[in-house]
Amino acid sequence: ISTLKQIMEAKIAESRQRLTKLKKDHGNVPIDQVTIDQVVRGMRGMKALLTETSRLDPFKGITFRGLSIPECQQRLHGKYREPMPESMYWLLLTGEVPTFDQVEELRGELAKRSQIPAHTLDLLNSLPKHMHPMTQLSMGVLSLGAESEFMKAYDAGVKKSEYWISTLEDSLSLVAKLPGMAAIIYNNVYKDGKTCDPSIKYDLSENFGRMLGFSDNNFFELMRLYLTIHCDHEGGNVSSHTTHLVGSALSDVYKAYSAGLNGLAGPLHGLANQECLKWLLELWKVVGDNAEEDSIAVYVKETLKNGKVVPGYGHAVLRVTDPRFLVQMEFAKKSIDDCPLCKIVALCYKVIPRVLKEHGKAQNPYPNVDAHSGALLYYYGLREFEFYTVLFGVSRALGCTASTIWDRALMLPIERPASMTMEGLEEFAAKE
Ligand code: FCX
Repeated sequence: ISTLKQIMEAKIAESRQRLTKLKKDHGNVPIDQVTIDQVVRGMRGMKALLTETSRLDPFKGITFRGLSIPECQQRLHGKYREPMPESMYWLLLTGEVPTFDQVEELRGELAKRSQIPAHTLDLLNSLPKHMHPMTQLSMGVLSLGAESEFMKAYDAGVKKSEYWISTLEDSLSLVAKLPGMAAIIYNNVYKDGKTCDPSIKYDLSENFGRMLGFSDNNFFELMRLYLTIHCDHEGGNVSSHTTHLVGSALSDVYKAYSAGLNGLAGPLHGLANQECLKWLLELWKVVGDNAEEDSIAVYVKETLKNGKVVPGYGHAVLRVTDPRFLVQMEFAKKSIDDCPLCKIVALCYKVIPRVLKEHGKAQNPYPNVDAHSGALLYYYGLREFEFYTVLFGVSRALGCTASTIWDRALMLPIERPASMTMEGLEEFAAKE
């Protein structure tokens, strides 16, 4: 990884200068005004974090280091149809689109680091099948911390300005081991417990697909797309923010990301993809293969009447259809001939925004990433929907670890915002 490190070193030096200048010359420039509403509504829209890897615009969606999803599709695919997670990781780490050789270097490095330590294997193999796969993944990630290079460097008294180097080491090892760990969990819980080894011949996505027991090239392409589009969504979402917060206490990246995974496991965040497929399958049972818009509308209204959210719809930041939803819909159109569930997803897209608008509560009535991913996985035969958030977790590690490395590179301090009591807020209200 010498080239990667060299490029990062130069970028980090430049970014440190920019940040020093910002702090020194413009540190007291206001960028936001905090309202009582924001404090009691989950800090919605409050600008309070520095995250370099991606940016989320409510109306345009996500850009990764300035590149939109269609641009990533054009520039990060290597010899494949869909963008490679390895190329995406390089982009997130350096801010540059990698060359073919650079992607190969990173691919080889990840393959070299993919072996899972014996104690983590023993741990995963000892867990009960009824334990949710996300709990298993989070425990597995935490256990990898026994080998943390960052903790060794910290204990040896390495300078703060060099923390990012051992954090990069840990991050590469974590990203390399995650697909194998996820596959072990999958095979233990749903299959015969046997997982093949990854091969240096394949890229991360094909190795992952093969370890899960698949051999279809289109499924590997879906993995490439899935693992790149779920990798990052600016810094304020629960998994990224949690990883950042825990990492800011200088916990190693394994502890920080294990915590992030626990947030991803919540039904309002990453678990929504599992919830969404469950909901879609129930809908399919009721409306059948030749569903009509009206029968879908009736079903959606019933969900809302029961006080439930429609999974896969709405977003805390986005105010348009999630481009990650659109790109999956496009994948279904170009790669899949006949998928009844994808047709229902497309029909839902026509009906649900209208129903949610009439319902009048959701700020954003349009679909998010989770509204489509389950249908594609289901089509290819990955039907154990409790496992879906694990795929999300394998992907989100790219963004969360890249951001943690940059937090250390920019020597950001421990995060410590202030909280208010209701009395304190009332005092502010009384001054109005
Ligand atoms: N169905 C029904 N009601 C919805 C809704 C939906 N899909 N989305 C929002 N609402 C409701 C909220 O529950 C809230 O009701 P309340 O006032 O009674 O509490 C009201 O509309 C206002 O919420 P809003 O400001 O639009 O949304 P939030 O920022 O609070 O929450 C999420 C955003 C994503 C949590 C919300 O839209 C939701 O629950 N969606 C369904 C679950 C989902 O798809 N999550 C995945 C999100 C994502 F992509 C990810 O982060 O992984």
